[in-house]
Amino acid sequence: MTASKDTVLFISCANVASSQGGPLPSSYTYMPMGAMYLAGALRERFGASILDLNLLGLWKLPPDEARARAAEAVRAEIREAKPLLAGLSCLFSTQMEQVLELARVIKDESPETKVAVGGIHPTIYSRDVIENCPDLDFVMQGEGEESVPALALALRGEGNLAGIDGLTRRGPDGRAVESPKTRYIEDVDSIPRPAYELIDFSAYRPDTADWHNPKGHDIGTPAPLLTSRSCPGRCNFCSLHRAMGPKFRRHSAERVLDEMEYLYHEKKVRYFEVLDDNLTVDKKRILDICRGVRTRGLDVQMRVGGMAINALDAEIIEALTGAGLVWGSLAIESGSEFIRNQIMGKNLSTAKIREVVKLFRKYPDVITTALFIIGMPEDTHETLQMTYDLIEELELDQVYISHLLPIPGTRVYDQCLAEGLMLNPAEHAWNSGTVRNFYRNANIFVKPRALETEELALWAERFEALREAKKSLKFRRLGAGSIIDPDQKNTPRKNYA
Ligand code: B12
Ligand code: SF4
Repeated sequence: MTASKDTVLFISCANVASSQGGPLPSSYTYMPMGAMYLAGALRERFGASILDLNLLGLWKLPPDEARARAAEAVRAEIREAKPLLAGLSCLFSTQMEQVLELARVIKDESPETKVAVGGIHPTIYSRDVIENCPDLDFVMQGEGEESVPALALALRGEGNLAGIDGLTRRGPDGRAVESPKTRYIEDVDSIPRPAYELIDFSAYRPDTADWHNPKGHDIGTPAPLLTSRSCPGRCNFCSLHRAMGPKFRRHSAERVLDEMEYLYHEKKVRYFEVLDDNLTVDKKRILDICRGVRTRGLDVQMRVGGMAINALDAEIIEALTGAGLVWGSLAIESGSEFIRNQIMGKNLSTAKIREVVKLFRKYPDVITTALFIIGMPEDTHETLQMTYDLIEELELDQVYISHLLPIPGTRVYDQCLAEGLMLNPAEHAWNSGTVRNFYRNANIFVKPRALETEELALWAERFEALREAKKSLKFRRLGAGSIIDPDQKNTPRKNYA
């Protein structure tokens, strides 16, 4: 049987144990937005389907079994579809090992199928991937809504590989032939709506019994929502602009509201997970979105991960809560202005943090959480004490405290390697499972210049005790269900157009 000239299969890789560490914990399964956008961009000209390995519950299995299950699912799908192109989505660096294994499985099952990989990690290591992984034919750098259709057309004989922006392939000598990524879609409203129609919403329905649910809705299946791309910031520990481009690009309020309305009426969505890195950068736009949610009668609740504290004021917070914000995360990162601003590059004053946290306290229906990083190379006893004191002072519902894990493609990653601060540099090779378990907060990856790792470990214990002690009553009542859902009974689905 030959590969079908008209089908593209997207495979969303899952979080499983990497060779360097234990299994990642699973939050409930998010829908695979990357694959959904790409399938949406292809839907006019190709049959697209999505296999989301996250629905297999692999994180619960021993590593070997998880690998075997993933391979089996992919093999079965490839055998049936024999797609022209199989596109592997690598959202986290941890998934790179799985990408390599699955590419091998695909080629073994259907040598004619071309295999591409996309996502932030392969984008950063595009040349290494192509020169070292014979089962992968292409790396597509950055966002793929223009380049994936161009690649599929070229493979069908209707275009040329040479002109595709951001495509890395293998030359006859085995070396990478690369077109650098130069174009990011300026008018993001021109990007077709994600292929929600390929998703079985019931497969993503978590147990929401103990979710924060002030409106008392039947939460059903939460839907992800992406209203903008990239972020104007350049924090030294963040890599996202390497995949989503240097410029903050936003959907119009109209487009966002249309998508919400579609999901509200067609898919009965009542809870949105806003995935933006920085939802609130543009004040007029966010106020328009919030107003539109009310005027269009969308009675929803929202959890928002990325909000620029500097952009938040009383008016925006009131609008957001009026539009259904029930959970917001603030990226504070450090109690020391020196670390936060001069080192991390956040340009955020402690006074502004205090002001914004105080504003959120006026809305008892909102769970307000904050993110902190400890163990920056420049952290000292004094700066860590400042972080500790700020957490102690702020009336937040919950704080998340992570050890610094330098992510490839960031300034702090290069710095840690150059200064020899990585505790286990081998773990940070391009083909290893670099990003590990943040949530469990169990690993120290970097030795701060002025501290011994044992000293940092003692700080971690103090922070863990503080984190526990500072959970608000409101948060305590929720249990763990809003974060981890160990008994989730999802089954793999294939979603054909
Ligand atoms: C939502 C999100 C989450 C969600 C989970 C999402 C999910 N589906 O599972 C939650 C909140 C759980 C989460 C957790 C974490 N996250 Co997160 N998260 C994101 C975020 C904000 C959005 C991802 C997204 O959906 N983007 C929208 C889609 C449309 O973009 P995309 O997936 O990149 O797809 C596009 C391209 O990459 C490309 N593409 C993708 N796949 C393919 C495939 C092919 C074949 C092709 C050609 C192209 C292609 O085209 C797509 C369309 O344009 C990103 C930042 C970002 N902006 O990407 C961080 C990000 C992915 N997270 C990151 C990190 C570090 C984490 C944590 C480790 C953080 C922590 N402290 O706990 C945890 C790990 C969780 C775990 N269990 O492993 C890093 C990953 C870095 C890395 N190298 O691994 C990112 C990039 C943020 C950053 N600051 O650098 N995260
Ligand atoms: S503000 Fe957030 S998304 Fe923007 S660069 Fe900093 S960490 Fe990344």
